[in-house]
Amino acid sequence: MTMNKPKVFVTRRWPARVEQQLSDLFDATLNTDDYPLSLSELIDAMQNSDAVLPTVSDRITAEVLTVQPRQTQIIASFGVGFNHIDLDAAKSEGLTVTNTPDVLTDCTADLAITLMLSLARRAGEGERHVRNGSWSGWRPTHMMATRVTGKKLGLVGMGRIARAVAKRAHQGFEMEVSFYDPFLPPQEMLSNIEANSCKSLEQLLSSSDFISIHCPGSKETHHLIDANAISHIQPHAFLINTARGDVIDEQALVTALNNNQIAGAALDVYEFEPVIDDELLAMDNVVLLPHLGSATLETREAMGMRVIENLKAFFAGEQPPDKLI
Ligand code: 8YV
Repeated sequence: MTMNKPKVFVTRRWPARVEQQLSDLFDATLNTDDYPLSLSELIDAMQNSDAVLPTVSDRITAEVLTVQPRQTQIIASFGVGFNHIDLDAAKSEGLTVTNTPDVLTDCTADLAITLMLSLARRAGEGERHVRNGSWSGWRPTHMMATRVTGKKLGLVGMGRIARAVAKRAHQGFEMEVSFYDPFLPPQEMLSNIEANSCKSLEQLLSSSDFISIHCPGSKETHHLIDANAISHIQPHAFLINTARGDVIDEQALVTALNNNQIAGAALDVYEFEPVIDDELLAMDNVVLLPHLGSATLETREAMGMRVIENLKAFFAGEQPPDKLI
């Protein structure tokens, strides 16, 4: 029987319940040691499996996708972002590529709010203060921070995750929400959200107290937030990124923080992930998380199950629900 099951190659450890289902449904190769695969291992997977199931930490480049001979017909990625896959190369190879939208929207939005609150209220700094034994007791002027409620939040991009952040910020913290997105979502998706559309990125940046990035990572958004963009941000404003690291020119951000051009930054993603700039590591007005946007058991299981749905449809000769190409 096993011989007839499609061969699927999983590049990293997935939640146990999903790995179990993958093994039940397919002839699955799992990475039980959870180590990052080398280029030659990825190429080998393309040559010997019907499906490759990568994550953001795998570079699915043209070199990997164009290998000959190739057995793989579908790249079923675990994650909503797909900037780690060369979609042009995949398309010209006639490959199908899928992702896992929707199921991670709420948890990623929750994490953006976590970062905003941690940054504004100096939560990371305060925790370090307690843990290293520096806290001498309550006093009226100790670690005064910045109020969040009622402030202006600017969203770069207005896709699913940004809209979920907008709801939380407006309904939970009475924030005045604005956004900039050159590809406006259909009006019905905005109808239940209180948010103003800005005509330009500069307008958004110069009028917000908190700026949260929610555009996809792509050639078009690479270094969207560069030194010039940062120069429009107000000195008291904070920058939050749960999207993709290279949307921000990290060196320009470090310079701006060093020069007090902005008040602080909270990052879940990095330009050269997992390498983090040494200067950022030393700054107290910076909150740093290790790409945790979707990292809840519920969401990671749902992402895995979504990959399984895409694979089941593909191998049944149907259109996978999350087909990108
Ligand atoms: C994932 C993410 O953890 O889905 C995305 O795009 O950034 C995260 O939710 C990661 O991408 C898994 O591949």
